[in-house]
Amino acid sequence: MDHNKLALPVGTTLDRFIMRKQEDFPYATGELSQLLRDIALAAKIVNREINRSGLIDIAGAYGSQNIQGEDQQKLDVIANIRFIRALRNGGEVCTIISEEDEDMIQTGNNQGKYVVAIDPLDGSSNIDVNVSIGTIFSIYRRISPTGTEGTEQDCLQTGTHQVAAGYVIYGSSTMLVYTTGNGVNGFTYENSLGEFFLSHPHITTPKTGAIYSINEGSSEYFSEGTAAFVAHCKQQGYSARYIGSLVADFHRNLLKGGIYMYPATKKAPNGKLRLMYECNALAFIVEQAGGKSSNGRSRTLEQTPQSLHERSPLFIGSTELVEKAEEFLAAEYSDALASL
Ligand code: AHM
Ligand code: MG
Repeated sequence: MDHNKLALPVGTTLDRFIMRKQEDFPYATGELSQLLRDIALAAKIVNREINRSGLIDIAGAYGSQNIQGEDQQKLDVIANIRFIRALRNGGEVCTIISEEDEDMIQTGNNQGKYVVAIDPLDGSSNIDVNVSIGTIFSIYRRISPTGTEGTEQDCLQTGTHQVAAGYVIYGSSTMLVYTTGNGVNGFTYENSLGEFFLSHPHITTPKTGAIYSINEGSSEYFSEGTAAFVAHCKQQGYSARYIGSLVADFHRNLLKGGIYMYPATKKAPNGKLRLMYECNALAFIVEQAGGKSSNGRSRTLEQTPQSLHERSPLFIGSTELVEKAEEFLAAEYSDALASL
């Protein structure tokens, strides 16, 4: 009897996958692997909190905070606490920047070799209404010597210096997708086993696609180039898909082909999204999957960051679509130059 038919193998867990990848690097010390596992652990906990979030208003039904008499916290605050705690306890990270905290967070692990930039729970407008949300993270090797606190210089490295980046999508299923610069792999969470399993090996994104994702409610404030590109998408008969959760919009387009845009507008001259913990991580992933990311003019990953929470316009997805968007925007940049 074929035992495999009786009980199919459950597949490769994230932990085992990370371990195997580490073996590909002869001098790897395992610290980055441990760090990725810490993030995955926090993601599991956050996933649990999100799944129970509907119970938050039912007196006494949700968690220990009520018992301790503390106020219920919003999920993005809870996620921030969970990820910071996991990174602090893990010991590999000296400094964190988080969307939820104005200043750099020193973990106290001065021997830690890594710096993490994180948006613990992105998609604020969707958090309380059962729509997909996500976590986004970037990992850098510190520049300053170990044994001291991490510095702003450690945190403000260009995106090309990322050693790993990833996201977690809490959606119809929960997935963790990450890259260490050698392709992109996706893992789906199996609730009953409490493990992420490799479900999407070697993700590649289609060269082109027929989905465009932008908040057209802001079209009043679009530049001419952005408006013309959106009109072009319509002329081509593309479908508009916009969830309003960056991770979810990005993930769909990554798998199906398409372009996500958060442009500079007359109201928000640098767009809305944050370079250090939203744009760069997804730019690294999309490039590793064969796609492209731009601020409309140049490569996202080559932007020199000036401050921890700075914003950047974002055009990300299938290479042909991002290049087309850049073509439409090029005209307005040369007009702007000519008028100087
Ligand atoms: P947040 O970090 O406050 O959640 O904002 C980021 C989110 C993205 O997930 C999403 O793509 C975008 O904001 C939506 O913004 P808008 O409502 O302006 O379209
Ligand atoms: Mg965010």
